[in-house]
Amino acid sequence: MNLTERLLHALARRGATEVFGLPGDFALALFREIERSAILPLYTLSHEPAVGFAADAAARGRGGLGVAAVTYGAGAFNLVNAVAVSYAERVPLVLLSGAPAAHEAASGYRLHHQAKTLDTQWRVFEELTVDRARLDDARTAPALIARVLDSALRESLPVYLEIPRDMPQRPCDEVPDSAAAAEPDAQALAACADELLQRLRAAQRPLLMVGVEVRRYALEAKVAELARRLAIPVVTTFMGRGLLTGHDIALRGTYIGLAGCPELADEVERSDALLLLGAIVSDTNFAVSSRRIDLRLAIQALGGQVVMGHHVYPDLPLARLVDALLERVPPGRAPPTTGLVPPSSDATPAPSNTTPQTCDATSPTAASLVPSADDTAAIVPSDIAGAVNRLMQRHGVIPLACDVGDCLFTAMDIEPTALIAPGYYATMGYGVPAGLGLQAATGRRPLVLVGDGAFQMTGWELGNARRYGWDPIVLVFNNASWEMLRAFEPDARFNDLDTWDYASMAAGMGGDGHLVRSVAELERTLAQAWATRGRFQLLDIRLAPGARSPTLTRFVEAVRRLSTGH
Ligand code: TPW
Ligand code: MG
Repeated sequence: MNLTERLLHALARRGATEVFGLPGDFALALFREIERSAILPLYTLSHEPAVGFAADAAARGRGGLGVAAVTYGAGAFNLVNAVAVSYAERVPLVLLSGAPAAHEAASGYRLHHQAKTLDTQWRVFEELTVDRARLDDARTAPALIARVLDSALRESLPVYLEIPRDMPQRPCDEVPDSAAAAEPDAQALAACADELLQRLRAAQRPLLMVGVEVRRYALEAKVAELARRLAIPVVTTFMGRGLLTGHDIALRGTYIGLAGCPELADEVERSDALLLLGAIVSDTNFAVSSRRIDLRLAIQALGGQVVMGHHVYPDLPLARLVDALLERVPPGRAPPTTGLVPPSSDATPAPSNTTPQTCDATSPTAASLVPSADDTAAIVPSDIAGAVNRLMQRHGVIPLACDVGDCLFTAMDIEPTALIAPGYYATMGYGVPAGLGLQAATGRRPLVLVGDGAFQMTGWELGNARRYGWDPIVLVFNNASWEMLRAFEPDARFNDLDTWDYASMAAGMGGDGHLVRSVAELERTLAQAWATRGRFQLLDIRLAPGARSPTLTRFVEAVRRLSTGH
């Protein structure tokens, strides 16, 4: 077998199920071998950012590695932002880039696609990946491939493989299987788990907040079990929305500080033992709060380390921590009525409110399960949430791919379901390619939520859906505006967009477009889109001018209040 075949088998054994790509001359041999060997299907898209977003979403949606293959320079530099979102949000994305062969590099000419030096690309991605290798020697390639791919999975971060264009067909030995992960120090693990439980027991208001690493490391079932045994309230981060759904656990909701439900925010911010499992502590997740969370009282497990108070336990993978906690809290030892406090304990009484009750961002009308009485009314974002909720009530949960803008805040009013979105790094243009990546990797038909501004960036990628048999349902929040920015800059004209006729563009890209102007049309068209399989369905939803979701409204008010100090 050759180097490409060995590489593809190694990727497949680590959970990759497809390659997304866009070729160029430095990557032609690589693409030729990917196609010829047919070890993994190859899906080409129209622009590299979408290649990266699709691969990122594929990894998020199914677990395991996501794979993006591009050419040197012009191709790879176009992926910088996509690799950045993977890094920021801890996604194991593998970037395969073609490159000049050694003899070309030695020719003395400047090579096309060369920006500064031939190593500039490597150095750019050094900043955005956790491990890298240049596969310029077939003898060393197997060990390098194994090391780099295993780094991606272990750290749940992107990696970079550079493949000179004379290498893809070179005969190559098999790539070794993943080495068993180094065992963490057993004493450190035990000390950490004991201290952690001790802190929860001593607390009056312990609370568990779950974040994206729980999904990245496939720990949802175990964390759900841990939550049941600990019998403490559970919330998700903004980014972790959708976690633990389908695991028979009563979630209190999603913490978004002042932008969300006030009671829930209060509970999180007053917790005297906030256990953050795999939660990225970012400004979007945490800073918009009236009373900043006191991280000194929190227990943070992220990125392979656990921090509580002044104690730092390095090199403790989340999976091992969860196992150690489960070993120490057997089922039935912590009944919900007494919390964590054993009957004989003289510790402070357990929190009384351990019977979880959902407290979400949802305003009373927002996610309504009955359609609005006024059918002809102009559409506001919460009508979209309501319509999606009713669709899911009829047909079961549907995975969501979501862009940045008010569509993401509106998603907080949609019943929790698998949600893929760049909730922290917040890059626009993610939603449509992510929907394609999600359907490619999981076979499930997604709903894509996207603003008109974001659609203008990557909406064209829908033109690739027909040939691969993907049929996402795309809800374009068409407000002729960069509305989220307008919320902060109300008087500027630069946030105006023209009203594009997205509905009529769909046919040219191989899908069905629907113009949606009233609540009644929304209800009817969504049902019709759901019933039509085999072609993507685009709903061009004309929003009432200036309409915003309740969460965005609260978010903007909160930011304004915090920045002006009252
Ligand atoms: C790649 C900055 C954040 S939100 C926003 C911009 C320009 C407006 C989004 O408009 P859209 O949605 O999609 O119509 P809505 O609901 O606000 O009307 N460039 C990139 N990413 C980001 N986040 C920005 C700019 C931004
Ligand atoms: Mg808009």
